[in-house]
Amino acid sequence: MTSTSRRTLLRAGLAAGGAGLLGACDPDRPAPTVHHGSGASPGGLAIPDGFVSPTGAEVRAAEASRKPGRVRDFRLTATAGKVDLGGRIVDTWSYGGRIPGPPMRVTAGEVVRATLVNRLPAETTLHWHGIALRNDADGAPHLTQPPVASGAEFTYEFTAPHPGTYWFHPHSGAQLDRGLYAPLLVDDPQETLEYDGEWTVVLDDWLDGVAGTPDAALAKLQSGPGHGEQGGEGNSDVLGGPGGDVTHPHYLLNGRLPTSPETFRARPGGRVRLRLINAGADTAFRVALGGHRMTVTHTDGFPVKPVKTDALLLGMGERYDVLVDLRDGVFPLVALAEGKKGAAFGLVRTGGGTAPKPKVRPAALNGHIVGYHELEPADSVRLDDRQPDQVIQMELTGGTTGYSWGFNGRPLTHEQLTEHLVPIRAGELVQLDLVNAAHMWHPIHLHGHTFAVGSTAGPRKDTVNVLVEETVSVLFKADNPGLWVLHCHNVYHAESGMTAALGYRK
Ligand SMILES: [Cu+2]
Repeated sequence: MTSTSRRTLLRAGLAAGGAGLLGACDPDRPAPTVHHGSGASPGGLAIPDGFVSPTGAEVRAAEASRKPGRVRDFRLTATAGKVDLGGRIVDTWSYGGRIPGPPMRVTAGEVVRATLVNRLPAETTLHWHGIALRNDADGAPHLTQPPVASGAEFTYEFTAPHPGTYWFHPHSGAQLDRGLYAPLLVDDPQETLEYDGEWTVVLDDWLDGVAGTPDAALAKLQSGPGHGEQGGEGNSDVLGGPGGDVTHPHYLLNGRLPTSPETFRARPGGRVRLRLINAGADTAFRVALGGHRMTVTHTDGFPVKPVKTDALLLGMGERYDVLVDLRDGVFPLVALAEGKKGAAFGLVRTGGGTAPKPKVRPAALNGHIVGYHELEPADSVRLDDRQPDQVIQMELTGGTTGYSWGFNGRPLTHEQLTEHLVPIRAGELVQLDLVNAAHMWHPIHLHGHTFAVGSTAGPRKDTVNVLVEETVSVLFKADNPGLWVLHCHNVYHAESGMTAALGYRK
């Protein structure tokens, strides 16, 4: 059997009927289990009448319009085991025993064909954060696919249409707060930026195997009195309130502790591109490179008109690309955990000298932090200026009685999303008004689309920080049919109800 026909079976989620056929190519593994729903497709998911199905003709047509190019094959094994964080070995879950997992790199227009092998003691999925992909490859359990059972595998196949810095992670439970994350870099065949080298910098907050597990942390929050009396460490002026809800004993840069930092090397005078990714679960990072200013070139993968800044704020899920002209010496790359205690740390070395200590806090951290309002999209990715066809208000609510969060006062699990789809229509310009009624900031992420922040002239992003008592409007063109999750990228908020889904009407 070809992999294509096996994939079709996996997509269809034929639990019983597929088992024999799957067995023929993979004798050790059971078929994926269908956990939910009795509807026709996909895999028994119950898609309400009147909405586009994740495997529907509209989704296939949108994918065909991306003109799928060369297929690039990847295989990723999610596994439980020991990982070295740089002098400290932890029991955790990772992709292939590495943190971050093995990066994937393709060119825009190519097709990612990635087989996820689930050797975890739990069901899982893969979500491709920021990619405008075909809906049935989006990895939202119970919405776009059944979860991938322990011992099973699932092949994701999608065209990556836009160049940029993306990443992937599970969309199941609090798994993101383990070691399950890695970069997905999409090269631009017409890259116009010029630089001598590039470094990918992945930031993370860490507790797994050091202070219990993310599941235990989530259970503790949910059995507690509510937000504000949890594990939060302090307030952030930048965020307008508490930094987070959970105490993470460590912060990692490219999977390493500050005491054993990643060291990036280059020649003095060279220009490097940094691709910064916040893979944390509950931590915003304030990032600066000692002795340098940075020139912002991309927000969440999409180009902006270059702007200089001293520091950047990255909420969970956000990415920035910056250019830096390197001086001679050895410099600290510090990612301060906003409103918390500690920082992720790395070194940039272009010459001799003693390396700065992990506790160093470069002055640039207290310099200018570029705001969304200062960023303009490159002309090539600017939305057409017109009135929205539909304005949808999404109030960010919760955190007052018990540890429960939601949109418009309604906490939802992934299993409940299909019952509460927010309808939109293909071709519309949709405005989402994200109204933060909570005493806590939230990084809100929309799947499958890259919106403009503030107005059609705003920078293109897929994740936006909505600070305390702030309202942020985002606008996007509804050009990718299917069912798409909208959620807080604080994994503890998302798993405590702050999850919703938009559905394209037929
Ligand atoms: Cu949140």
